[in-house]
Amino acid sequence: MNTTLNLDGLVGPTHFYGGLAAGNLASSHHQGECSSPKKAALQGLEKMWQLHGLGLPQGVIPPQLRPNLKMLQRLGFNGNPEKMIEQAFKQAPALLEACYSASSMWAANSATVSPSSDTLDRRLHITPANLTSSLHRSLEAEDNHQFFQYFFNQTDYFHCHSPLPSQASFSDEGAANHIRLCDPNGEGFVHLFIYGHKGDGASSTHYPARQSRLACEAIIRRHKLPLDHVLLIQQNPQAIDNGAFHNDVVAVGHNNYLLLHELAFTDQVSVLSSLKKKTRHWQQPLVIEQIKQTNLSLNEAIKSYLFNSQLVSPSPNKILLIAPQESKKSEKTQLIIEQLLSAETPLTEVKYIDLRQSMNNGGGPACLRLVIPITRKELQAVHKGILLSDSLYPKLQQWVRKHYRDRLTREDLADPQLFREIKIAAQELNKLLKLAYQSAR
Ligand code: SUG
Repeated sequence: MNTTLNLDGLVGPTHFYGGLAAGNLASSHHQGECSSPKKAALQGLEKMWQLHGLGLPQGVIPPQLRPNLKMLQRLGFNGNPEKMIEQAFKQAPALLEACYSASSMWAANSATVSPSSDTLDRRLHITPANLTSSLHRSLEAEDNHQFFQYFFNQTDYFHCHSPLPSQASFSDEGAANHIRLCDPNGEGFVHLFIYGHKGDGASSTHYPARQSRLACEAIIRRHKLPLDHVLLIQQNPQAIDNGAFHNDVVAVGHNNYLLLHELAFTDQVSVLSSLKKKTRHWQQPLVIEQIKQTNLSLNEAIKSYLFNSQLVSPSPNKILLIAPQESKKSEKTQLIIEQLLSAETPLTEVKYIDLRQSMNNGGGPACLRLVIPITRKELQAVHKGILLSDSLYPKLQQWVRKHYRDRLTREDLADPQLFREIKIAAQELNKLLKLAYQSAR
């Protein structure tokens, strides 16, 4: 494996606080507040720029066009777009909010990826997530599928699957519930697939469990992953009920480093013992940093979002933790970061980043990006227009400053001018990113 490409979702011009995500405490807490789409997009771009500055390949997934008019139509609204928006705002504002959501920014939920080095047919496999757990997120699947087909269009190298069936038994929220660990020396790899429910309709949690075991099993089959390199793990229901709506809120892994909360998984002791067995031949041993509940409660972990940090390797065998500013505010989290950095492990540095706008909807550094381990040759075969460069970054900043509003409330969604602004912005962005495909809507 030669490198890791991170694709970040560019925050769209309709970023707002709808309180749309059950079990996501930040989303419920900030419901109805005034957002700043402009700040949100600039904060997200700044993160991408920092990664680009570290010499890491970085790409931009464009925001999806909103509102999703096709869905408004399916829901019985008719006439021209302005008319549909007006009707929906009056008759069913919650539906309009779902159709206006900018939630595609959280690219970790867009798909699950298996690199070519790990699959039996030696192709990189990608399954766009169906995101069936909520209406606003389910709208992303079709466009994501189209985007990934376009981005990975060379079938010699890539196999882009369709999303799994849109049905609760197969509910899939993408890479937020998947961790790939590997020996940086190439001596092995293991995929952790983490599910919240079995897909049989039974539920052991108060808040929704979003990822199904059946979905994980189907992805493992489709991606042709050798079974002895896979672990299927159940999320701890206690974690879900404390607000860990995705596993990446309580665990993160990169290369031979796994950082997780003590209460992340069901039966964690035996999971970690199986993991150790699977990785014991690695030249660079797996490092497991397990944070105890007594040192950082689930509640505090979810507030400070430590486990939603991004782990990257700007140089071989070194790992940098990209943590949200919120992690700085918690004394306990600070202490843990200091301890992690002083231990003899590949983790050597921390960088804090301001993602407040996205964080208020429950999206930290790791939520905003999709990790794609990729070879140099494969990287040559993707659509390069979306890859960040010294010249593209200022253009994107300028584009955001020109088209995005400083403030947005849920009431503003009724404004027909918003819809017109977005359409013009999207056309310009397609040119900047050299995207030649027609959106599904
Ligand atoms: O699905 N929030 C998203 C946050 C996703 C974070 N992603 C990862 N953990 N990988 C969600 O809960 C809130 C939208 C609103 O309330 O307006 C929302 O959808």
